[in-house]
Amino acid sequence: RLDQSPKELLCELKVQARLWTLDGSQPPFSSLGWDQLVPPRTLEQLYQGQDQSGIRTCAVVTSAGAILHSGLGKEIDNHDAVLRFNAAPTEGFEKDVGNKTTIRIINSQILANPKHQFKSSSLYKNVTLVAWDPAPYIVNLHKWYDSPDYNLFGPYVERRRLQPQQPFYVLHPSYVWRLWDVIQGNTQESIQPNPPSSGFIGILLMMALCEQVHVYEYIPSMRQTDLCHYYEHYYDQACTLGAYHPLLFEKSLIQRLNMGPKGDLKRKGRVTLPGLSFIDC
Ligand code: NCC
Repeated sequence: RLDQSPKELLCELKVQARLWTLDGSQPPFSSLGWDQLVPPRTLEQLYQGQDQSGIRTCAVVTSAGAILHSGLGKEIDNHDAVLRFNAAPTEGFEKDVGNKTTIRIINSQILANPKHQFKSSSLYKNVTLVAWDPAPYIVNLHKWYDSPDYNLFGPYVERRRLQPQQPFYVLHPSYVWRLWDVIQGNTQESIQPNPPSSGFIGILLMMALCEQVHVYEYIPSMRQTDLCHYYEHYYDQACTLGAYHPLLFEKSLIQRLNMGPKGDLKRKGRVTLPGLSFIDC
């Protein structure tokens, strides 16, 4: 699979990256009443629309420091839907990152670590939330429920009870590992079995929901910097190149799929990807 064409890779993703969120059908969640707890409509159903066509244009905005001084805010907000990550703010950074947020992907630290003030922060209100937590590669839902990496289950249940109208999903841990399998299957080296970054997960999630996806500053532009996030003064090149997550490998996979011009990458850090429902395999 190492020499797959972009088309073949997209067809592999179409199968492997089918959206999968907890739906309460499997134990232990089935006996905990999660079928009644999760939103009544799946994530796809939420965004499919009447004609089943999904969202037309989507932007994925990574949190990289390189997006500072990009002036991309207006362009980003022009998309029909915008995905952001974890605690990445828009306030004060509108010029560079825009201010529209449709979906926010949050790792389990956001739910579990009090410093993020998940319950009260406006970052997590009036948006669709998608949470995930890294289970071990051999997924055992009972073990995962008993000892997640960070405890997201309590805060999830509480939020669903208090804000039943807010679409809020938890990714199935097997979905995350299926994405990892695609990365490993298309990479020469053996990758450590750590899950892909929220960035990679978010890109694939949007490719499942949208007709076209623009990703910003995942593959660094000419503004590449060691500044980890655009919203805090912390410098570490591992944020861009990876330490725990197989970032370098994820990024080269996404770069292989880029359909946009080279100049977009350089000036905007922008990659253009097709929606997976529009790929004929
Ligand atoms: O930093 P983080 O990621 O929230 O960034 C979101 C996604 O943007 C892409 N990124 C970020 C910075 C950068 N310089 N280049 C990039 O390409 C990555 O794709 C990244 O996934 C995560 O993936 O969930 C992560 O979360 C943070 C942290 O938990 C949250 O920000 C909450 O505070 C992790 N950092 C730590 O645990 C210290 C990070 O490793 C991964």
